[in-house]
Amino acid sequence: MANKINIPWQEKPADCKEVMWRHSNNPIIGRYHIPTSNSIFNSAVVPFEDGFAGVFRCDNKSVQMNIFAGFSKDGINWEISHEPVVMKAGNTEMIESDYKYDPRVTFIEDRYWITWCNGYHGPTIGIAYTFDFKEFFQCENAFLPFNRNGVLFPQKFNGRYAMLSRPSDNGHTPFGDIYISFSPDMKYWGEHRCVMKVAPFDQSAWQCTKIGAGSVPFLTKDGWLMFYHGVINTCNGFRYSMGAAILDKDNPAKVLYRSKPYLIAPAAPYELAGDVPNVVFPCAALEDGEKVAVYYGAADTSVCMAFGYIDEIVDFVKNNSL
Ligand code: BMA
Repeated sequence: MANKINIPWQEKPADCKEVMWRHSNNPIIGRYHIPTSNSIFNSAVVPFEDGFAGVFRCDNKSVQMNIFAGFSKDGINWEISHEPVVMKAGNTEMIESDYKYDPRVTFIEDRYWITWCNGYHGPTIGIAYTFDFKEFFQCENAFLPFNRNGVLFPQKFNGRYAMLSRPSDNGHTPFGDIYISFSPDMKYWGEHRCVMKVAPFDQSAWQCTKIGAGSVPFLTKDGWLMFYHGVINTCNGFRYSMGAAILDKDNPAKVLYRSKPYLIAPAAPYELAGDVPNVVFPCAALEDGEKVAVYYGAADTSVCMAFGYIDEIVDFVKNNSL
């Protein structure tokens, strides 16, 4: 974007030896932030007007999963609607949805596109657009069930939209690789290609069970930087950590580098304990060309932030690539 934006930011603590660090007031959004919520997590934010807007996953106290719009002046203090997003018909009348969760938001050309995990005979990728985060227009589901973690690129490639996703099953999927698909019109998707598979257990175990796209990729000097989640199945269940990959600028199906060590793994109390312990789940990144602020869900309970310098992260991924 042409205008340099003021992203939320905290400097690296003097004693921090890692490439990324957490917000000192994490979680920035607690589980009971709106009256009906049981938990608020795995949510996405973008620059909007003179501040920020977002789409938040708020599960209610019946533990129904839905998405809610929110606004913020500083990216940290959020006003989240008490009512879920209501969809109008976009490029289809078929806007059936049993549930909505894990939204991502991508600005492309003239509007904000929302992708999420949409309940249609099981999870698949729902798509909608908005101009103002007040009116939302739902489009055709991108894929057949079952699929999760649909993340759009912010630009077209040869006139086609591009989306990462992770084909899955109807449950707590014990497998998962990242694919890319293309569409001329946000309705029909094809040219499905495999981008990234799980890592071998003996090389990078934190990402050996399943991986899924996280934040909307953004361009760096070396290509598209994308934060993703990787999962290991431990004797105590799944453990979700965050890594980063760099994809080719012109051919986003091509992985150039991919972090062998994780960037952030569950370690803080709010990541270790919650409705689902041991989850760090990135869904958005704000960047200004120099710095990046990542938004991630912690323990399926709250929204947290982590920070880093883009060049340092890119160098870390290049120098510690799988
Ligand atoms: C996935 C999704 C995410 C969740 C994760 C960890 O299958 O349900 O929303 O954060 O599991 O429980």
